[in-house]
Amino acid sequence: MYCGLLSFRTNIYQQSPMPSTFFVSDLHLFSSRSQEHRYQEAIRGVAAGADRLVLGGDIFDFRWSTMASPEEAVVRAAHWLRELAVECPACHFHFVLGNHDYHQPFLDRLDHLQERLANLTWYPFFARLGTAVFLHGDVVDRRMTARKLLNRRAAWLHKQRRGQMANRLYDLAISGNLHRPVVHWARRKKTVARRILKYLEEIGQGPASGLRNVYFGHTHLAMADYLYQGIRFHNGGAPIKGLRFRIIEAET
Ligand SMILES: [Mn+2]
Repeated sequence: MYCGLLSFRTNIYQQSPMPSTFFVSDLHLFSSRSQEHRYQEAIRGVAAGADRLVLGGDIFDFRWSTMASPEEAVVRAAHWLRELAVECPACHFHFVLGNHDYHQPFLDRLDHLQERLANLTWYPFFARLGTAVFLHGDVVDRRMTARKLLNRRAAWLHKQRRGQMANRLYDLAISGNLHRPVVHWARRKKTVARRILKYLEEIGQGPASGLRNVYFGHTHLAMADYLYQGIRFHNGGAPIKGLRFRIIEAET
């Protein structure tokens, strides 16, 4: 498709000692709220020119899927990933799961895909690349330990998707901007950073491990270079009406 056409791999990239790494999350494909189609070309263009693209979770949304059946959503998700990986063979895709794509039938597919695609690796909770950690970010929902996160995620594995009425109500909330944050954002940023860092320290990925940057999604609230305890936190937002969204170039 457009990968080859939009490729911006240049000599600068090839001579650079550091691999170019990009991060994107929270596309929420299959949900009626997703405006992923507006960024499809941009995402593929980036993948075509990058050494690595980290997909940071909630790329697919099995919980709010509008597909005819749950099976169809899983088939389409696998197709979306396979197409991207096949069309951009020079890019390695690191797929970190979010709560909305933590869905057992999809996890089974992911194993299958990873076996067949040399440039795809998936992770249930986080990916560590050099001095950067990439994680979905659902660890910020409350004070969370690794065990609590595992338990919360387990509840998502076999969740049924939401019905049409729930979907319509959610859409109404979005058109009225009710989904936008009401809390004081400066305070929220600090809480988010503190919770993520606490979790990362618990799993041995904190500052002592050489951590410098954290890339995450989930909150749908874009933030760049937010400094907390010497670590920089970045969030690309989400392609949903009324929210900011961007593909982030990551430092590893
Ligand atoms: Mn999420």
